[in-house]
Amino acid sequence: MGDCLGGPYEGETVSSGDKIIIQRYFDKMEKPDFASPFKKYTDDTAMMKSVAQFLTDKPDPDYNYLSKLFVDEFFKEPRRGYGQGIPAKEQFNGSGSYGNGGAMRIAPVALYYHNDYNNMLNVARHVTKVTHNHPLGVNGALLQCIAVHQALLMDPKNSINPKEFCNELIKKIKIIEEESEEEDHHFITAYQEKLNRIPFLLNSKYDDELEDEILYSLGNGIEAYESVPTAIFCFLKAQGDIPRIETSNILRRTLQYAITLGGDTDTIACMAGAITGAFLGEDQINKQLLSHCEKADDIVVLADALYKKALKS
Ligand code: R7I
Ligand code: MG
Ligand code: MG
Ligand code: MG
Repeated sequence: MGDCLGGPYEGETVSSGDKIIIQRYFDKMEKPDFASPFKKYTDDTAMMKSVAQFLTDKPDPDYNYLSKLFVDEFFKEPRRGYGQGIPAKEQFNGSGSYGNGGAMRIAPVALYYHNDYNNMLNVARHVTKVTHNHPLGVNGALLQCIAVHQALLMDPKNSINPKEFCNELIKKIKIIEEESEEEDHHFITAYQEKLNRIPFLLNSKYDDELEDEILYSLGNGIEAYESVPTAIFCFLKAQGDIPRIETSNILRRTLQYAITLGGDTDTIACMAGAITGAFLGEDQINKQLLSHCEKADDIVVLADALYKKALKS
């Protein structure tokens, strides 16, 4: 949903006038009989579908099979807004990509391996490295995976303590960042530092300056470290009311808020929505909004198949 609904705004700077337009855009789509062309999904969903398929089809993870699914999907529909797309290790003079392309598609791994944390991390790492080999690209995907996992295991009847949620994430990502030290010592605190800023931002009084502060200290870019912590922030922020976002539905609020931050809107909304969805569960999804997203029905079928396979194993 985040990908489809955020896609039209990707790469934009969002003004206060645009925010009103985005509020109306969501209001209209929630109306029962509102007809409009599907909001098309982009590479985020195309690749996430492949990850879900990879987990569903084979008894054990088969990364060659995953690569094949990515490649087939790409050649079927190359114009879904993909990044550069050359072999992972050769990108950027051999350092590998730190784009958010690993993080944007990782959610199914967290759902599938929710009972097996270490295996989840291991599979998430391999799934990411098929295309994103830079420690910041890998750790960003692992952070997104951990955030979805942590949200999934919480009871939505209890409200979230944002500080605790962040501290828990920091504890986990610290271990991962320290392990990547041998590979490159510059990157050992990148995500911890960003996460440390979140409780402070959540406690600040809301005004237009805060938004600049969010963009300055968390970012809204295509790089994993400029977008994964931002998605986590959106998830936490949307648990309570947000000025000028009028809705009682927390998932809608999350997506709408992520989109109004501008920049990599499809991807930040996609990742924030994945965390919120894992926390709240299926019945909190607004069916009206969902019905405007391209191939939503197919994706429900895919999700159900993944769920069945997870129960079996
Ligand atoms: O990460 P990736 O798949 O892109 C995902 C984004 C999402 O917003 C999607 O919605 C889609 O629009 O694209 O694609 P990559 O090409 O691996 O990385 C994205 C961009 O990050 C690159 O084009 C670079 O601008 C930047 N980047 C780097 N720049 C310099 N050095 C990533 N890694 C590096 C690097 O090592
Ligand atoms: Mg995209
Ligand atoms: Mg793009
Ligand atoms: Mg994007």
